[in-house]
Amino acid sequence: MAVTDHVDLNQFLDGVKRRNPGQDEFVQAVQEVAEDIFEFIQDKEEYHEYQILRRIAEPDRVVSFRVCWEDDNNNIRVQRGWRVQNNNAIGPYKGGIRFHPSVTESVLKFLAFEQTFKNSLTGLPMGGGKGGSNFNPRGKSEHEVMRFCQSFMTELYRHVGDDVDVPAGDIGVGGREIGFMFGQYKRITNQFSGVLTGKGLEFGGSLVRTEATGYGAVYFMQNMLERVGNAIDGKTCLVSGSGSGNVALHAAEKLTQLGGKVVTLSDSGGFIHDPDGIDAAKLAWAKDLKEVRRGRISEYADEFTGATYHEGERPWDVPCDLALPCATQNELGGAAARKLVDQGCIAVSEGANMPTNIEGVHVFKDARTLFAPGKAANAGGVAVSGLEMSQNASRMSWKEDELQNLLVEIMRGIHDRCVEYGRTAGDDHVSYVRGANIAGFKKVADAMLAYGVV
Ligand code: NDP
Ligand code: 2IT
Repeated sequence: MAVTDHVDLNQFLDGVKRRNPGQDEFVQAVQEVAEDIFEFIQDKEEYHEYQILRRIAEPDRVVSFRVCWEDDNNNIRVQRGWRVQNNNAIGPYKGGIRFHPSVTESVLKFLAFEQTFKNSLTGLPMGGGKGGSNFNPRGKSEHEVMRFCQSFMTELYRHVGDDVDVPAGDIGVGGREIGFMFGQYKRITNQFSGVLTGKGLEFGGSLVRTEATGYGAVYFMQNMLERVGNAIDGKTCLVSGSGSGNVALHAAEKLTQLGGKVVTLSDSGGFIHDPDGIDAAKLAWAKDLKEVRRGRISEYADEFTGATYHEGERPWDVPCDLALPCATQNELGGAAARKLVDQGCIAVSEGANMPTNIEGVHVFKDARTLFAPGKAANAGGVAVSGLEMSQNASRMSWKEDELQNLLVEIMRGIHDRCVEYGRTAGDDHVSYVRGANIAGFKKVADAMLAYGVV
């Protein structure tokens, strides 16, 4: 094969922008990865010759479909659904489903792209995918959510399968929605297989899956701090998010167990600040609020004296030692990152996917803040999904302590891989962004090289 002329980073990104007009989130995610990969592959001709990054940044396929359902007032409603299958070089497509009005093809393409690197980092055999709909579950009755989920799966079932593509939860999709979708898949196909993860424990779900993303993001934080002789104990922590899914509330739970003082939580309406700390009892109340009563975080300030609610704001102005953005993409911009650094924040672990925008990432990089990008820090969730797939395939259920230990081990492994690829000679500081990008890329890229041009 002829040696190709190398494009430079800017030419590459111009091409990505040209081919994906209006898809800002996708372009952003590709840029963040490409900045590091271009440096890494500079002297590696094969990756250039076989156009590996260009190929990973073009999803294998994007399936888009209509989802019709009937609301409680007998109105016919029409939503759009997608499944983005980004890359299956190292295993079946794997990644969550998001139901939120902000979902677009660009958002799902960025998430599927990120997922490819994240899943590779876990060390488990999973490719990258993501799906979802612009359906807004807020305010919908249980039966409306059920009808929507059934309609969504009535199209999705033909694109997924336990060795093909295995979806799971994400924003707006928790245990309840997975139950409705699994039930519909089983009804249509007459197959009881591990086609979804995050299932209920009665029908093939795994212990520890619900806690895994939040706990994992805290273990990653713990690993970063330990490496520089520090610890979570006694630290003031900001957490954003608080959905009925799982990330923020479980991150807050593990931080508290390890001696941290969590002082914020948020939702899309605003954030609450509790200077006394959100202890285990208050957290149990918040879990009930979000997972059972499906209420708004503002109610926290009515319940607990001393707590305040800040409508329409984000928590990043509150002084802290540690920050864990666990809500959504681009919730932490350049100015917020600057404020965090100026007020003494020493470490950030992203529970959400791409919560820090590129400007914010550059602020943390310049300040040499310990900064764990989502594709490394929040990989605990999909890792335990991978363990759920193994349990389903072998028709076994592993014990809770085995799974807890495996999660700790997997997060330690991801941390160590980031250190291996994120250090530069003569400098002890680790760029976890670079480490995660390169370590995640290398495994996928080498598998693609083995397959030739396909
Ligand atoms: P949830 O639905 O449980 O929680 C999402 C939280 O983020 C809610 O508090 C929600 O507020 C808030 N939020 C959502 N969209 C916006 C927005 N546009 N602006 C401000 N706030 C918003 O989802 P998860 O906890 O599952 O997911 C949170 C993040 O973690 C996402 O980035 C997801 O991709 C990521 N993640 C999830 C994993 C999982 O296993 N579930 C695994 C790895 C990453 P409101 O309720 O008001 O909408
Ligand atoms: O972003 C993510 O990693 C998830 N939403 C979880 C995906 C999964 O397949 O468990």
